[in-house]
Amino acid sequence: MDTINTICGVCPGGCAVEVNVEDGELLGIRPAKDSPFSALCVRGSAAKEVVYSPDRLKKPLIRSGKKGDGEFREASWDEALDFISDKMKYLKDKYGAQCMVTHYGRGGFEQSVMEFNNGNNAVSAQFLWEFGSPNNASVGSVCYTAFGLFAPITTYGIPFKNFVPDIDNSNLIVVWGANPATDSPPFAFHKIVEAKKQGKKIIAIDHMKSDIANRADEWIAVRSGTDGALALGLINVIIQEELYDKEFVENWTVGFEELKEYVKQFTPEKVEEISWVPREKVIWLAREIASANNATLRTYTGLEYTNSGVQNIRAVFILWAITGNIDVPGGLYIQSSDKEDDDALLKKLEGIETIGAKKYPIFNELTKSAQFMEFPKAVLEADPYPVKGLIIDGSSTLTSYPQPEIFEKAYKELELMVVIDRFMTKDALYADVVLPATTYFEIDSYQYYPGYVRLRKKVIEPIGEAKNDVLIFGELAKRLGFGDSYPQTEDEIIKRAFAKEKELLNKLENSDDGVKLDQVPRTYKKYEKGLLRHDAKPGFPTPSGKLEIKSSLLEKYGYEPLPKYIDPMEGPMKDPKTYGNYPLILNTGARIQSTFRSQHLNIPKLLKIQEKPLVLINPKDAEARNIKDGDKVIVKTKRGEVVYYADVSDKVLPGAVEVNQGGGTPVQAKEWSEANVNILTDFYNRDYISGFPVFKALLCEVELYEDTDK
Ligand SMILES: Nc1nc2c(c(=O)[nH]1)N[C@H]1C(S)=C(S)[C@@H](COP(=O)(O)OP(=O)(O)OC[C@H]3O[C@@H](n4cnc5c(=O)[nH]c(N)nc54)[C@H](O)[C@@H]3O)O[C@H]1N2
Ligand SMILES: Nc1nc2c(c(=O)[nH]1)N[C@H]1C(S)=C(S)[C@@H](COP(=O)(O)OP(=O)(O)OC[C@H]3O[C@@H](n4cnc5c(=O)[nH]c(N)nc54)[C@H](O)[C@@H]3O)O[C@H]1N2
Ligand code: SF4
Ligand SMILES: [Mo]
Repeated sequence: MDTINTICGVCPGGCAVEVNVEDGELLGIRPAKDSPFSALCVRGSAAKEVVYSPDRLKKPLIRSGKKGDGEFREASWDEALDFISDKMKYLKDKYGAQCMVTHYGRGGFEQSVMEFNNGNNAVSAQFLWEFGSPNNASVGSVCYTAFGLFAPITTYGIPFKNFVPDIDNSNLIVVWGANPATDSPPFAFHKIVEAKKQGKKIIAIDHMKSDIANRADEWIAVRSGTDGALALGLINVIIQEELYDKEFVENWTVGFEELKEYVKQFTPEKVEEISWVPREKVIWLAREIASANNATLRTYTGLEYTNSGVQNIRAVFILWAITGNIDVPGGLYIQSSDKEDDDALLKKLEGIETIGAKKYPIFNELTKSAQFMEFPKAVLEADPYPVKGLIIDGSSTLTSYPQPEIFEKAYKELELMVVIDRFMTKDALYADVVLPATTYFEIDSYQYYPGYVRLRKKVIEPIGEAKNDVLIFGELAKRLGFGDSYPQTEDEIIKRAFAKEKELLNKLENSDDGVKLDQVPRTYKKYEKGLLRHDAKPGFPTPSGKLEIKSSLLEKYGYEPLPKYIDPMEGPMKDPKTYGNYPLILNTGARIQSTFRSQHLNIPKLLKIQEKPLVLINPKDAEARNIKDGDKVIVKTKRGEVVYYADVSDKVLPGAVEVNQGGGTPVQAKEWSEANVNILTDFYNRDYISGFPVFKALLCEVELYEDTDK
């Protein structure tokens, strides 16, 4: 029996694992010995079931019935690819190339797919640009870019991926709107657990008692969507008590005086009223962060989904800055500030309006892509022009975007829709062509980690006729006349990825486990030394050269430049009428271990961990509704009703519920396939800067299902 070092890849985490293979069959999987990137979560341990699932798509399919009905016939790769490329040429002639859109999602995060040719562009984006359309979209329309790009770039001039929470050297780790146990990969989680063992303090700010809140020294339970008010309240205490870093504020920021005026209204009493965090906790937390020497921050998606999500995250980032916790040991370390180079392909497309660019100009400027939330309008109203074709690579949009019926309506209008996936998703039911994709165990590729890189060898042959995502785009590019810029074999994918690093590739080819990259020694307070700006002047890489509390980029586009807070529009304070009928705060989508968004809800070993889609409800609220643990219930909002099962739990506060996301696609177990949480959320209620839907601060009611059959 062979043992092969590889990565798991059941999610995009890239954890290092070892697998047993016999006669070309994947037998077992365990954490890799001696690898610093080794981990194995419950999903990883079910890898074999995922790879060999009887539900895997095995051949290309061409639709033979009505859209949405699920009737398809098998086709050869040549027929399917010719079908797509012929239609794309026809659409380009008739409407112009901009009528085509691509969308990649969480299934498109394999590094050779996401960072095609080792650049920064996903393969589906570059493919579309070469075709002549700027309308590449991704799950960045509803995930990551608010805290990863818009908030940090409008404040620091630097994307958040260039910041490292210096957990190892920190005295206080604040986890705010994130749950590191479900990170992909979960490396920060291991560091935080280690820090805790060494007696470091952990504070979790979360609307529910998540895994990290449970482990933390202190759980700050906040009403979801109100973190902006809490952050501004903390800033107010810190300014009143003069706990801020005066030297930093004076020399390196703009807008402090205006902020000082603005935050005066966020008294501890007011913050308690808004956020449900007791006033004495607000004061305590402000003092803890300001005096930690130093405090670091772990945040992720938890703060993104409310009406002033970007501004709320800015408020948190500003709090970290004025307390002297930026680019210092134990704080938020700035690893680098290099900006991505302008893309020549994109330059050629200047002048064609990208979908969503008018409504969300910051989104467009900083992501160089279309805001997919505006896709239905583009299709249904030909705004800004006719939009006729869509290729979805590794995404399940009808379970991830709000009010799927609006997207379904648009999908029915398309002249060409293609889905590339491993399974028959709900999206695929509307496709003209469905193409089967491989798992990571079936392809050769590479994996970068912080300070480390490795090659991966295929462990088994592709299941059925499944193909590598990059090679699928390569085949299409060939048919459309620009195949030269695409690799046509896996060997070529790797050669191109390391084209500028031949020596490194040589080393990698001779190493089973990978190669350590040279570490740049740390330099702190780089803004003092001219190490953050291209012109080598001291300061931050923003238009003013300062850390912008008052953002000139936001101002340029006519937005509010200060991190002003907006209370959730569909919430108890702003919308008392709806609150009267729907008196529970609706949160959706906190991660559970056994699934990855809509994935794995058909994998028996993982389903066993949680068989049914749950709504977490506090015992007080459950009792008032005569609901017992395990009961079948209906979760209702102004927009719709969905059946869930009650998990009566004090993990959530009285007055708030947390509802699982991911259900709603046909291959899933029955109860999950019928529980699409996004029937409950609101397509129109968004963060005005990012365009993200308010997934986590809405209103609902929960009722016992009438013929409860538990
Ligand atoms: N209400 C609510 N909605 C949410 C969220 C929430 O918290 N609440 N979360 C949001 C977030 S953060 C995100 S990222 C989105 C989820 O965004 P999606 O991109 O829709 O994520 P998944 O549901 O994981 O779908 C990934 C798809 O890719 C397929 N896949 C996996 N690996 C591969 C591969 O290698 N190649 C190909 N071609 N396909 C592959 C899987 O089978 C699956 O169908 O949902 C968002 N929607
Ligand atoms: N097992 C598993 N792992 C996953 C995924 C999965 O589906 N399953 N999804 C992947 C994806 S797509 C992403 S983007 C990442 C996201 O990674 P995270 O953002 O860390 O996602 P969560 O684990 O849901 O943690 C978010 C936390 O924010 C809390 N929260 C929600 N609303 C609010 C709020 O208004 N204020 C505050 N303070 N907290 C709030 C939630 O309760 C939750 O504990 O995880 C990835 N990892
Ligand atoms: S986190 Fe993702 S890559 Fe790591 S073991 Fe779990 S499923 Fe596999
Ligand atoms: Mo995400």
